[in-house]
Amino acid sequence: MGSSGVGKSTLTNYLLGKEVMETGEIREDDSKGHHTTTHRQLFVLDNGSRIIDTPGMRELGMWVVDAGMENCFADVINLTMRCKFSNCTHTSEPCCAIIEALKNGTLTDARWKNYLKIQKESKYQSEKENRNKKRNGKW
Ligand SMILES: Nc1nc2c(ncn2[C@@H]2O[C@H](COP(=O)(O)OP(=O)(O)OP(=O)(O)O)[C@@H](O)[C@H]2O)c(=O)[nH]1
Ligand SMILES: [Mg+2]
Ligand SMILES: [Zn+2]
Repeated sequence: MGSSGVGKSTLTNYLLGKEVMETGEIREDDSKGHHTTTHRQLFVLDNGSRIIDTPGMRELGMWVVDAGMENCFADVINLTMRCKFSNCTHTSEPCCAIIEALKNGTLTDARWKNYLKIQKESKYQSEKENRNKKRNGKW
């Protein structure tokens, strides 16, 4: 696994001793790949090792982060679901479960700030992925 253009398919071909996977040029401006590989493929080497070549993992990366958010911040996510308004911004609304939890100490300020920071990064990444997909004509 690795970002597009790092050479996963090149390495796969090398280990197999033949050109099985197509490899692609990288962009001049930022050295990133073009998502040459679009499917996963399993190979068995002569020595019995198994190797799976995968597409560049931008999308998988964010999937992992989103799943991780649900695991690591289950308490925070549960609180946000108890707010009166489903689009609560947790800043000034009445009956906001987050504001209440911050007040009574159930949720620490540090944990809340940490959640907001990672959520912001997650949003930024998925918006970037969506823009890339549109630009690459994958939508
Ligand atoms: N100089 C050099 N070029 C490499 C090396 N590994 C890969 N390349 C080149 O980098 C480019 C991208 O390699 P790929 O193997 O297609 O990259 P990938 O990780 O499979 O990319 P995706 O399939 O898009 O996820 C190709 O032009 C390769 O020839 C290396 O070790 N040295
Ligand atoms: Mg590849
Ligand atoms: Zn709220």
